[in-house]
Amino acid sequence: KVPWFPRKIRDLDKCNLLITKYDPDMDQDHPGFSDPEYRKRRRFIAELAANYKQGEPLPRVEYTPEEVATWREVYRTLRTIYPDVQTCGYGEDSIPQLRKVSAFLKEKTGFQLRPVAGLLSARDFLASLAFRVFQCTQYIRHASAPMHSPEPDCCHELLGHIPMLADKEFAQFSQEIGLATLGASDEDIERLSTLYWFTVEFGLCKQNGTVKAYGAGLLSSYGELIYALSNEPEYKPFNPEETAIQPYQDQTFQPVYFVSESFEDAKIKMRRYSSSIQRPFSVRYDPFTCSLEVL
Ligand code: H2B
Ligand code: FE
Repeated sequence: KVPWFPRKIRDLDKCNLLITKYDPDMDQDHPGFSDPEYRKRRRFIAELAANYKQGEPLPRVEYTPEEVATWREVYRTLRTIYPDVQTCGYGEDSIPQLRKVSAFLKEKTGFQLRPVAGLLSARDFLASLAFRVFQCTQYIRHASAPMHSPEPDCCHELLGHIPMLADKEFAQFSQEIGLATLGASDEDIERLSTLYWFTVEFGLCKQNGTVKAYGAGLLSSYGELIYALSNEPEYKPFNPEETAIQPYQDQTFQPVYFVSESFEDAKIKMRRYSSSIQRPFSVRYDPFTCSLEVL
């Protein structure tokens, strides 16, 4: 039996299964766990996402001075290690509003944002990529730990994911992973999310002979970016069959990273891998109707 999957962009309203183990109400190690004010604020912003329906204008959040100060610290620290990266219209004085960022992305690559209340199940998260929709958190990490968040927050999304999604090649790569997950078995979802992890989140690739980071988990983490590009971790060549079954760490730095010869090479290998997955149908995305043709 084929698991349910979204066929049109509106169906993404049903792709909302949250994984709560790292949220501040559940995770005792979350820096906001013992801060009731923070938890209340986090819940308020999550509620905006929970009530969102596809096509509505993205909710606007009036961030507090404390939240902006956290953003400023993260933004400034990261800018010291990559001063000339694509800035997507950001500045240190305000947390970018999703509405504005979504309009920016849409012009660049056709990607759009929808607000999400927290960490989503891999199946629901990846399915949205098939529609060039990125499910984006809108709350910010706790002020006591500006350099780390156990769950995705707007610093990770805005500084890690958005600049990459503004790149045409990368946007296509992301959508193709999404398309491969639709109606896939739980085992295939597990392998594809591991591949997502070692590419979109923690990928490295060579550019003019130098190893560079392109994964969002690295671009949004000062500590891990420096570590990943040092000679401490192990590097393995990116090879989807092997990468897909590599166990990964979501609480500490990765002991191993996968390096592709170029981003183009990663894309070709990933495409070959995806087409080897057996499904009793094939899917094609129709950008005019924002829906899938299932053949
Ligand atoms: N949910 C949210 N909100 N943001 C993510 O970056 C994310 C997610 N990543 N769910 C997914 C899971 C990723 O770790 C893979 C696909 O499991
Ligand atoms: Fe992420």
